[in-house]
Amino acid sequence: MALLDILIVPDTRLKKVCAPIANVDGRVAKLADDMLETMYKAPGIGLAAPQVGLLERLIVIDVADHKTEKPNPVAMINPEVVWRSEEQSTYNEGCLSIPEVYADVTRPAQVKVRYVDRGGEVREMEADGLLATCVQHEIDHLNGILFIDHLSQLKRSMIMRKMTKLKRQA
Ligand code: GNR
Ligand code: NI
Repeated sequence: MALLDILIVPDTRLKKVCAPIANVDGRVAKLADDMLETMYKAPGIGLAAPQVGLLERLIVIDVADHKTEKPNPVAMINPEVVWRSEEQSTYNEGCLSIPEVYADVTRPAQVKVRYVDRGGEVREMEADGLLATCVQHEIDHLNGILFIDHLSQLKRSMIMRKMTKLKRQA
């Protein structure tokens, strides 16, 4: 197990469309484990490979409330949304690559996601609530889309100015 460095905006790697994973092998399993460890440490409820500098279609998620529920780590390879509800829901989102910034984002309230698991099996998951929000946020990362891309141009540029300053100071 190893902790990975999380990229902070602005970083061109966070704006790239990631490539599908062709072989679900030991390398991918190890990467998923390292990403989960990195996500729990942060702490966060999801993490996408481009956030650790790898432009590959792999995400990890655990939205379980650590105080009241047992951990529920999920790794999804080449995930795709195959169905989205008409119903929308708004959630105050944050992102480990945009620290200390939170904003309301409206997305489909329910989605069905098809993905390959770490055993190489094709699976489907129906998500609602926080899980639906999180899985859409993570799949966006694989397409170079950040939650601030769902905001107005004005809000996005204010946030990016703040982040550029913050990064310069660090
Ligand atoms: O930890 C995270 N919390 C969160 C809260 C609301 C909506 C989405 C998220 S995902 C975020 C971790 C992250 O940046 N994943 O890419
Ligand atoms: Ni994020």
